[in-house]
Amino acid sequence: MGKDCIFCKIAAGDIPATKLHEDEEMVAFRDVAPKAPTHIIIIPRAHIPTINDLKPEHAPLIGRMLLLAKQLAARAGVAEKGYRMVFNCNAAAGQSVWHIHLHLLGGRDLGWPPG
Ligand code: DGP
Repeated sequence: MGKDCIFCKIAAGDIPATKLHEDEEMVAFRDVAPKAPTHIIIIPRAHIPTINDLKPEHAPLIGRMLLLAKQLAARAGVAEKGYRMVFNCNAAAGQSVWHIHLHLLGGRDLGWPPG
């Protein structure tokens, strides 16, 4: 567990979150400050600070995170209209929690390019 990592604490159940999925490898929960009607965060239980820290052995994990996001998009009812998956990497991209996380956003028209 990352020392003082808020997402490790959510995964462990030490701080509350509205969880939508939990398994031995990943947890999905609602973003506390949603940027769209559907805004779900998917995290691995493993503490990996940024996408820059990914190693080849993480490829199956990242694949399963994307597949979980796809399932959650369908469950949220945004799959047909459209949704976005985002990994922010480091401060210039807007990363503010140093534990990799996949944003799933939908339920409104999303501008492109992002700000
Ligand atoms: P990023 O800016 O890409 O690092 O995204 C971090 C997201 O995590 C941001 O949209 C807000 C969300 N977040 C931060 N702290 C908490 C928390 O304690 N609970 C929940 N549910 N979401 C959080």
